[in-house]
Amino acid sequence: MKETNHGRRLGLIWVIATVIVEAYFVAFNPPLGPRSSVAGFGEARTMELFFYVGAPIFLFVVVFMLYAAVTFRRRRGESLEAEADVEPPFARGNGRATFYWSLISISTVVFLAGFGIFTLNDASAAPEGRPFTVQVIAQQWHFTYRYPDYGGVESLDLAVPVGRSVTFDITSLDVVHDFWIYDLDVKQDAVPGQTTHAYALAPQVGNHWIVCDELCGIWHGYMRGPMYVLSESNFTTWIHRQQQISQALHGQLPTIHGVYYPDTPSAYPAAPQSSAQ
Ligand SMILES: [Cu+2]
Repeated sequence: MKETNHGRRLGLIWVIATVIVEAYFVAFNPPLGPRSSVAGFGEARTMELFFYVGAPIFLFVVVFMLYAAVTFRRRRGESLEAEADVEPPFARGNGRATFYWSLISISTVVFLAGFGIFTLNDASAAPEGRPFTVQVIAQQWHFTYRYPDYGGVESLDLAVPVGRSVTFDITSLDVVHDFWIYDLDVKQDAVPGQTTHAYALAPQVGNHWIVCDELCGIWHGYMRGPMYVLSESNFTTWIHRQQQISQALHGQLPTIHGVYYPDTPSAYPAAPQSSAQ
């Protein structure tokens, strides 16, 4: 009787399972990722790559396990003693198997780690282009935005002009929050007494959700708001409107600082002259 080549059979089942599963996900259920910003494209691509590289590995484990359970099960009428006599093949001592196993594992891990490092670098770097700064001030339980380029005008909604390289200077008035715009791949902690930075370039006009992603108290779940990506002219209209609205507030607002100490205003560091009104 010809001996069954389990390796070949297992390999074949694995390849077929991989093709079916990957084809299904490519066609009907591609992995999600933030695709509304330049940095987001990199992250979405990384998630896709990790998924398509990870799926065959996962399937190999599952197929191997099921194959072994089905093929090498104890058949009806087979005694335990008979089974005990069967010497299973050992992977140990099989130099070729060990070599290829190690080679494939190491190169997969090194490749994915390298790819991830470069993508992460891209995602956290300031995009090129005319810079535009927005200060994000988090507090329980909403975000406030200030525009240093427009006299420190304050708004409860975030609007930015389309296609501009936006730098977010982020701080908090009370506890640690997390400024998160999923669509744009922006995510950075808001820490009291510190300024942290995040960058985004929204290539298209549209609206996005901003949420706080750090459990920051009882209304944390409601700490969300809209972000508007506007055309340059709409943005100008919007910011002038904000300036009109907050006219009455002006004089009450502190000048722009990297950090604010709401309980002890006297503790403000000296304001840099250039950013004063
Ligand atoms: Cu929060």
